[in-house]
Amino acid sequence: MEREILNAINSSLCPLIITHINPDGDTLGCASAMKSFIGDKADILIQIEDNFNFPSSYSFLPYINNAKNFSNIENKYDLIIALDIASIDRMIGSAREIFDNAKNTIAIDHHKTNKGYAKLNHIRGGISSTGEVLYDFFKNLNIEITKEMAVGLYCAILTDTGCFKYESTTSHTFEIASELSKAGIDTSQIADLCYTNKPKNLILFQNNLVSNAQFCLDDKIAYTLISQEILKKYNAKDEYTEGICETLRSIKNVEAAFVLKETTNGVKVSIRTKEIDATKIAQKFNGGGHKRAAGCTIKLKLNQALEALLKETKTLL
Ligand SMILES: [Mn+2]
Repeated sequence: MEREILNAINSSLCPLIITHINPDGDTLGCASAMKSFIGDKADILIQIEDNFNFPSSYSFLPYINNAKNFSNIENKYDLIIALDIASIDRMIGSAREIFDNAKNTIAIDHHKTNKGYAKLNHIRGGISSTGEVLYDFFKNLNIEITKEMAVGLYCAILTDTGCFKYESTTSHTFEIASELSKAGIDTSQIADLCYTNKPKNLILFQNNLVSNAQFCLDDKIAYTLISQEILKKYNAKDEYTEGICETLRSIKNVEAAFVLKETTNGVKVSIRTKEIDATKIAQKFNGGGHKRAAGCTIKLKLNQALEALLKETKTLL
């Protein structure tokens, strides 16, 4: 399949690389590396939803500043390359249309849930990042990984492994990091660019939520509530809540952490756990996810949702 994908890229006149909606470092890093490999004929499309700020910290990635968006994208592409996109639902609006109309389509991804929606699929579920899948793809095809490509690949792997902390990080992931570092990139500078460029309001908002956290059952459960009021106070974008639940879980003795956000469609709950299975809690409310990180939406008022959630969690502790 890797060879077929390379042939499709080589024979395309006008390929379009698509990142997933509300992009992260993995999808953007991969898009940057792929564009760097293909060259002039390729474009990148970045999909941004209304209440989402493009993470400007990633603008250091080669070609990302000149990427297309929904306002200036044309329907002229003969090949679509979807990177890090778990399902077709992660493409919206004109992206979906362009994908459906394209003569040929490719998906390169690492999500276990990816069922292979493209004509040519290269999916390796469970690998740390699409960055790792893409690195191996280039290597297996004897494609030289330039310093420019290495920047995107390193950013992708660094961010999707939580700086090499998550369980999916293997010895092979470290080998790749080592190879990319040998390509001449400044790994320390890339980490700084990814992690020390946050909006002021994001940090103030997160600090507020952490300092208002509540604890119960001898600190086994930690939670914080996000009302519409506080979202407005900090003019908080959707991505501002990322990482708060992990912070609460990182506290000694905490076994389960929750962030409950009031939305117009009910209460959006993030769940992070240490030993207990987070999906067991999420599934009670028709949600899902991974063993230590899951989520669900509860169609109740904020305080009622909290009560229901605590009741379910206490049976597991
Ligand atoms: Mn990813």
